[in-house]
Amino acid sequence: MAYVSKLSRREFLKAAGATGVALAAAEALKLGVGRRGSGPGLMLEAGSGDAELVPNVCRMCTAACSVMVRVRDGRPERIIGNPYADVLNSTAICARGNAGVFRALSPDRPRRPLLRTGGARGTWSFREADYEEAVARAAEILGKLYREGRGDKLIVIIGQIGCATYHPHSASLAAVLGSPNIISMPLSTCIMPKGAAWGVTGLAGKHTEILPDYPRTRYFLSFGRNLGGAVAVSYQTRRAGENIRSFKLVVLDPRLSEWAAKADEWIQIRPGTDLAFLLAMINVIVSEGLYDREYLAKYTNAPMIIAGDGLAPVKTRSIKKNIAGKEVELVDFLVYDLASREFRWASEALMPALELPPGAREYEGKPVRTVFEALRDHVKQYTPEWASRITGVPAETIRRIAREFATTKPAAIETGWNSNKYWNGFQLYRAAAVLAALTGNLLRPGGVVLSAAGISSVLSRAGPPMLPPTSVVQKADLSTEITLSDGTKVKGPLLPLGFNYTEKLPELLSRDKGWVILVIGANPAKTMMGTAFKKIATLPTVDAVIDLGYNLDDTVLYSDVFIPECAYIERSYNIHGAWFTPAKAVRAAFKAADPPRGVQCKGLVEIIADILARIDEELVEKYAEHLASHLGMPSCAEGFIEAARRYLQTRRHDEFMSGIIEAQAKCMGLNLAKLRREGIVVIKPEEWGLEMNRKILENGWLNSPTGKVEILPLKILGLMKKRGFPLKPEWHPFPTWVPPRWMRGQLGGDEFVVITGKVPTMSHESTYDNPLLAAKLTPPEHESVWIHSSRAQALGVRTGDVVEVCGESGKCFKARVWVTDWIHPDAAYIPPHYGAEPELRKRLRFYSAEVPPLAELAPLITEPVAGSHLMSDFKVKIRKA
Ligand SMILES: Nc1nc2c(c(=O)[nH]1)N[C@H]1C(S)=C(S)[C@@H](COP(=O)(O)OP(=O)(O)OC[C@H]3O[C@@H](n4cnc5c(=O)[nH]c(N)nc54)[C@H](O)[C@@H]3O)O[C@H]1N2
Ligand SMILES: Nc1nc2c(c(=O)[nH]1)N[C@H]1C(S)=C(S)[C@@H](COP(=O)(O)OP(=O)(O)OC[C@H]3O[C@@H](n4cnc5c(=O)[nH]c(N)nc54)[C@H](O)[C@@H]3O)O[C@H]1N2
Ligand code: SF4
Ligand SMILES: [Mo]
Repeated sequence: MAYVSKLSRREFLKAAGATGVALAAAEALKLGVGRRGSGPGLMLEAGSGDAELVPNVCRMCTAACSVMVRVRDGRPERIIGNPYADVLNSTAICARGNAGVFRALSPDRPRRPLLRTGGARGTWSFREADYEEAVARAAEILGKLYREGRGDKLIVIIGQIGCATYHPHSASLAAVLGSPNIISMPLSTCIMPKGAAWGVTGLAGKHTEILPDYPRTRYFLSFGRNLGGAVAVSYQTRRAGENIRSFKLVVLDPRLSEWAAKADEWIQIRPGTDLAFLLAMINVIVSEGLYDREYLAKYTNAPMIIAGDGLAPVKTRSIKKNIAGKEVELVDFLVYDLASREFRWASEALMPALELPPGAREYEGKPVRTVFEALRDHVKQYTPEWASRITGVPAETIRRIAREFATTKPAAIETGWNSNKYWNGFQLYRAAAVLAALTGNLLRPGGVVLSAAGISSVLSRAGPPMLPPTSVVQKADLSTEITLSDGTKVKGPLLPLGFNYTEKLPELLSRDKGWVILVIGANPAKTMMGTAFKKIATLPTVDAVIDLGYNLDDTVLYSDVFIPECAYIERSYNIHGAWFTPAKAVRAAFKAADPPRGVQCKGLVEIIADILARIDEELVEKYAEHLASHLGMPSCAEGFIEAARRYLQTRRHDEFMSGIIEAQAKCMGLNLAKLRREGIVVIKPEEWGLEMNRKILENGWLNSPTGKVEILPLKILGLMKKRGFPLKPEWHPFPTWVPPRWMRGQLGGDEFVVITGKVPTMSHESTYDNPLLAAKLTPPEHESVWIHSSRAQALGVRTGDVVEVCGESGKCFKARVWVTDWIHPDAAYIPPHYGAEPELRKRLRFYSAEVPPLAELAPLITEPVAGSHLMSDFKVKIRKA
């Protein structure tokens, strides 16, 4: 039994029952809550008596679903989906969202800040401290840096809470203290190759910005995504689930995931080889003429004339275009116009040719071709037979899926999540983008569309971020030696994107003294690969580690000062856009309950204000001003400053954030009473988003140099030049085969490729202490290493046996195996690690299973294009223990 409780059954039921969560399932059935169609009226009745529903935003994972907290007599009873948020999750929430009340009422919740009393970081030598004392200690450390003008010695690490929720708030703090060094865990491990690939194609590429249009698609090719396990109810899982019978679902996954189990067709692909599958699809679609000729000619740079022997455009000029009220300079390029039968500027041609007629294959005496012709030649090598040898999928299956994908309209392709964890992630997502464009499914209903967040990102021509290397971390990243698949070496990744941690971090921080690490809503001790965090946190050159977190995670163990935030249902959150939807909406969260008696905490902005006020009260006003800018309303900074001043007078928890919400509502002319009641205000419906997608496509407003979908991204050509990088498969402007890193050597008889993937009831490392999630909902396969029966036989192990799993570093961990045919024989699936170190376990009453920690098994490997870190794509040895 992997779940551990140190409470008796009676104590457990008392603790669980106190939250009302234990009754939640029965209650939900009785009331129809959580089912589609249960309207607000029903839910308001359901509470009966004097229950109140307070709108909030779920912070159990990054999906940030809209919720209502049901409060009776000041006590949070349960959490339900927000029926007003029909553009997002509506009344649906997942198991973790349901168990959110227990986050606040867990008996294992740290009740007060912790201060180190001596003993090295990594050991438990803490005492509980009063909130004010801990704030004073943090202010002393940060104030010293600030006064000495050494802000560049501060490394701010933000996690999925720190980034998805608190990026503006954390970035404003870093700015006030003069630190350019922000490391984002989600950007380092979860988003970057995707952002780079879709970004250079002309779109936006964060998970929140680009969506398969589930409600309207008829065919969905999903790879490296598990909507049933890596749940994001908000739009994604809900919309895909509701419509699952209206599209054919094909899932590529080495493992039978919850999503693959729901598919019409599950294709058990060899890990890290999806790129070969997609390249062969492009080959079939191009060679069989199944592409959308008109789409390519009108909306992409496929007709662009380039040199006959290279990729450089033959002739370009600069033109001006009005995009979203701003004059923007775009690149106009040469095409062959079939209407006038001459070479003309793309902006003037009526019928740009994809293929040049025999008489037009020279320009000014030199051989030329179109981008489309170059792509056609480039993908000739990628036949289904070739891909079959790499992927293990029969050539006929690949050919059939390619034909189905191209001829079923509309069809959507996965925009990409898990493959960010592989060496070839960038090329894979580029191949997906090119497939969507080739078949005319990009920015069209039922295909791949921009969300409202993506629309605004594209129209403001933001990203993919190419920051000047101002941060010491980023400069170090650019000096990392990267060995490419052909054996050559380059310095740093192609795109200097920033916000990544780097292989050089331990070296950088050990070079000189006086570093301070500030962690906000992250657990880098468990999520930074290659144990990079443990290495830096234990350096003698690091003066202090401050953790503004929530629960007792491993990072706390490596800190000197730990200040817990209040739980999300105990705090408000400023007005912000709704992310994962084509509809335009704004939301806010409101404090629903006070923290339980004896718990000392505040919300992050109040903790920050209290720390800054002890350094210099003026810094709090500066902070408010920065925050107004980061939240996109610099002209309303005065309201933010006023909120800061009011807070400094009362110092009451939630006062600063409440003041910010008031200032925002005033600035935006929003009805605050309605927002307080309903939690969301829909400004434009989903149809608006789809119409904007059409306009962006048809008017050439994409965020690319040409304003079009770029089959040949000019940004890559520019970057190669700027960085002095030669043409390499890793960043070839056309989708190009790059083997996953694990394929560089043979797979030994005891070797497996690590794949990972979320389990439905756990969020990374931050839910392991939730007894309801851990005990009631976790079946053994969620806490065991999966291996194929043929491999298990060779190793002489059966389900439930203990094995030793050893990483490339030679470090070994014990684990139970789950023997199954639902996993590719080359792969070992390791669920995300959600246990805690022994030191912490002693202090927890609940915790869930131990599985081998990825951070300790995985080497710290920098991916070559965007500089993120590989959480898969490395090998382990497994043997019977
Ligand atoms: N081993 C392993 N590593 C991974 C992953 C994995 O699945 N397994 N996933 C990868 C991915 S996709 C991502 S996005 C990153 C995420 O990387 P992280 O963000 O570092 O991971 P989390 O485990 O979500 O850590 C969040 C921490 O925030 C704290 N927290 C929770 N709620 C609050 C709150 O309300 N306020 C504050 N201030 N803090 C809070 C908790 O203490 C928790 O430990 O990890 C990556 N690394
Ligand atoms: N329950 C739960 N839900 C979550 C989270 C959580 O922690 N827990 N975290 C949220 C966050 S931050 C993120 S980033 C998303 C992640 O969302 P996803 O990326 O969808 O989640 P994963 O489970 O990491 O991976 C999806 C699937 O990819 C498969 N896979 C692994 N290797 C390969 C491969 O080489 N090829 C193919 N085709 N498939 C492969 C895995 O087996 C898995 O089933 O989930 C979000 N939702
Ligand atoms: S998917 Fe679940 S845990 Fe994540 S925000 Fe939504 S309800 Fe919360
Ligand atoms: Mo993530």
